[in-house]
Amino acid sequence: MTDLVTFGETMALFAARRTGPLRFARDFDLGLGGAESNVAIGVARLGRTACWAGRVGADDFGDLIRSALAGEGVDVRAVPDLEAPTGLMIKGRRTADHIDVRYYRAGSAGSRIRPEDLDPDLIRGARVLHVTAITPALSESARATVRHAVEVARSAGVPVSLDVNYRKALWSPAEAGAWLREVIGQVDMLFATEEEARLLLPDTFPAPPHEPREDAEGAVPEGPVAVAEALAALGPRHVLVKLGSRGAVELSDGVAYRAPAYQVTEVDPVGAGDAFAAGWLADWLEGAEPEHRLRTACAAGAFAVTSQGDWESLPRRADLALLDRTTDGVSR
Ligand code: KDG
Repeated sequence: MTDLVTFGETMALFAARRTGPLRFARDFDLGLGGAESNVAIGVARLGRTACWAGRVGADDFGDLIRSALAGEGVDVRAVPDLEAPTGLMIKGRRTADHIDVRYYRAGSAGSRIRPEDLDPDLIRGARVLHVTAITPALSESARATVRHAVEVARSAGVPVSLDVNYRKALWSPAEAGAWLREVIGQVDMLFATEEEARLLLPDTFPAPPHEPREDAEGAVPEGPVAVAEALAALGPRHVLVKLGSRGAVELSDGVAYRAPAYQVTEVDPVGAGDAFAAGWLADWLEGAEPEHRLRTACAAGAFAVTSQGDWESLPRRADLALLDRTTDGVSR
């Protein structure tokens, strides 16, 4: 039995080493990235078992994805696609503070995932199925795969976790909102930013963003809790609203919890949301109390931004305490 089963597209990732227009980048670090595999790695690093399924090209990048995930202790179920290459993701650093992500994934192996690629017994035997709203935006067969996996999980009583992960390069807010509203009634855990919540609740919380109220120390701000309540009313038992540098709010069984963000030096914010989901899910799998799992989620998110790469700096359990230390920043 695997604690967490997830699937989706993982791509080869070329990250420019120098700041400036991409055409002058000259050299790149080669790695990999994928929202779902990032979560699988995060959960495995925090001591739970995780399985990632997907399609990869019969190419070097597919081999890289397999070996890197396996090296992180993830159970890899990668179907080789002989007719399509592994998708690519290019990360440029236009300025020191602005990362520019481009995708070369249309028609990629990962986007061709189909229901038969997933072993239903794997899902039935899991303690949680984790999906993102990236996958249904990739292709019709990928969308059918999510539908199928969610149905298998629901009929086996396996909770379904969904991270909205809105990608505007893949679909419009209206298309994403329609899909999310279709699936939300089958979701047990929902991860979203306030911005993403509006995809599901365009009438309740139309743009501009729902501003948080100045709150007394420790008090839960009205804005994000109201957003979480509106999302919970659509079905999920656990709603996690990510607030970036303002921390996060959890609404579970009608009770709201809040955790502040950890103060760290941000190097690369990509992957923070996946780290947050991994931290929360790993602690939920451990049976941790809500306050604890929300802190772990924020800590994992903080670790993710401290270095280049979408998942490389995800924490192990022993790392988590580093954020609470008030020393000179040196461990000996
Ligand atoms: O959240 C990080 C992901 O965005 C990244 O690793 C790649 O899955 C990815 C995507 O579609 O952006």
